[in-house]
Amino acid sequence: MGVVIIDGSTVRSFVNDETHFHKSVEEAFASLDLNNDGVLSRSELRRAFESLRLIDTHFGVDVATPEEELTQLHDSIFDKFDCDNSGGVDRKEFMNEMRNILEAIADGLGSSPVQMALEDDKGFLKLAVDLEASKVFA
Ligand SMILES: [Ca+2]
Ligand SMILES: [Ca+2]
Repeated sequence: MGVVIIDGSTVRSFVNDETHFHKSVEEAFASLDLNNDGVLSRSELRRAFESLRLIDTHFGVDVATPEEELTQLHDSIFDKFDCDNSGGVDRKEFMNEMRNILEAIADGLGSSPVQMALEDDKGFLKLAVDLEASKVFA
């Protein structure tokens, strides 16, 4: 766990650093693709978000939220990644959406630095989604 200060240019330089960015996305994808079939299924993506406790901490969902609403929320996240509606998120889709999210975040942050706490093992995805949340609720 470490704390970093980032702003829009930090995020942009990360996305524009092709080698580093591709490597980070590949690593994140590989760790999420539990059955190693090359695509992220609905449940694999959902498990990823749940394991990171992103829903409850960042989307304002409390423990009493009905299962139906949680499923809808997870479905909308999944649909955003699954561009061709194939029912699975492949590496290319995952990389494209992560890039979209990060670029939107970079625009949203502009030059206002924010402080981020990062968990070492899941740093990349957490960074991306934390940043998105910070933009949505800014
Ligand atoms: Ca899979
Ligand atoms: Ca797809």
